[in-house]
Amino acid sequence: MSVITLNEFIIERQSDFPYAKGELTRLLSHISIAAKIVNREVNKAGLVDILGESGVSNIQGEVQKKLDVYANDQFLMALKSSAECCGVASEENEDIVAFEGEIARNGKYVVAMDPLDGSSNIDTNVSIGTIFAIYRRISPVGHLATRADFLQEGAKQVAAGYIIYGSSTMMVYTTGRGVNGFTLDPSIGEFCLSHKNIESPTSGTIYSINEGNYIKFPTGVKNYLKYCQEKDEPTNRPYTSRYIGSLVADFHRNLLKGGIFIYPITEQNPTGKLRLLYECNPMAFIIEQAGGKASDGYETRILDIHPDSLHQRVPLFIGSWNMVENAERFVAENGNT
Ligand code: P6P
Repeated sequence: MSVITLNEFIIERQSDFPYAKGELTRLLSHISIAAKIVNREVNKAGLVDILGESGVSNIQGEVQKKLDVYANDQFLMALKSSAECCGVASEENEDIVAFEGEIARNGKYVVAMDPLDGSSNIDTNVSIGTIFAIYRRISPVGHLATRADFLQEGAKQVAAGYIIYGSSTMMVYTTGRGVNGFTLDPSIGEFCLSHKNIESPTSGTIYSINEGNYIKFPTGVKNYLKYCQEKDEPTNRPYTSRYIGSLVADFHRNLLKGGIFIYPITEQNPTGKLRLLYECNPMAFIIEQAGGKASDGYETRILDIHPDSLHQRVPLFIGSWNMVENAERFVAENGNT
């Protein structure tokens, strides 16, 4: 079987991208280069002094792991050198990073990203990931990127994707024409097409939620969990509970096998934990392109939410269409109580 590399695929599919040819190619190929560099460090993280904490905290007040600072630097450098990106909003940076220099100022795209999501799992060898969302800038070309460039609804994304650093390293992305997955072949250093036109099962039997927060879940979420756990053979219940605690890993499994991931409001996170710009929106774009659904649980489509701030958090119900719709019904029956 002939191997199709990521770059070959992007070039073949350039016509899918409604803007000038080559722009997306350069953006995605620079992202993939940074992903290979980060992958190399993730894979040997236990061997070099890159584990552990950097001693610095990020905007979220979360202690930054050395590897996520390293990953952030790699993706920022790659995006700036792409000459297509004029700025980045990152989980690791409090404000946007507007690239200086004439070439970067002429970039037509901005990228919101979580350079290394799930980084609390780094030291225990659990799969982690990079998540990115690409928008056309709305500020004038030739000037510095502005915050408004990033506070666009998720429906305005022109591309979104993630890299999962797991038993293998994969890059999964969409430009609005379906979802495709590429597995890194270390022997040739290329991402190769391995999951063409991913379609997520409309129903599934896996639910993914941190049940440690159960006591504080809204009643509707508690009732939905009881529904998942009841025995009912015709609907293949009880479902299976799977929770890795790394969004990219939990999402990727559900994308391929079917399932629902829920991070609802909790006492500790009264507006949800996951960030709209660089976690929920890109995953929502991908799941919708694969035939699934993503809402805040209260029937608000994630991609329709207008962001108010860079690190805004929202509740997330995402996965197989029928499962998300069903969970929304349980929540609707009980309002926000
Ligand atoms: P909890 C990782 O820290 C993360 O941002 C996501 O990758 C993951 O889905 C979630 O938080 C896990 O949160 O509260 O269940 O540990």
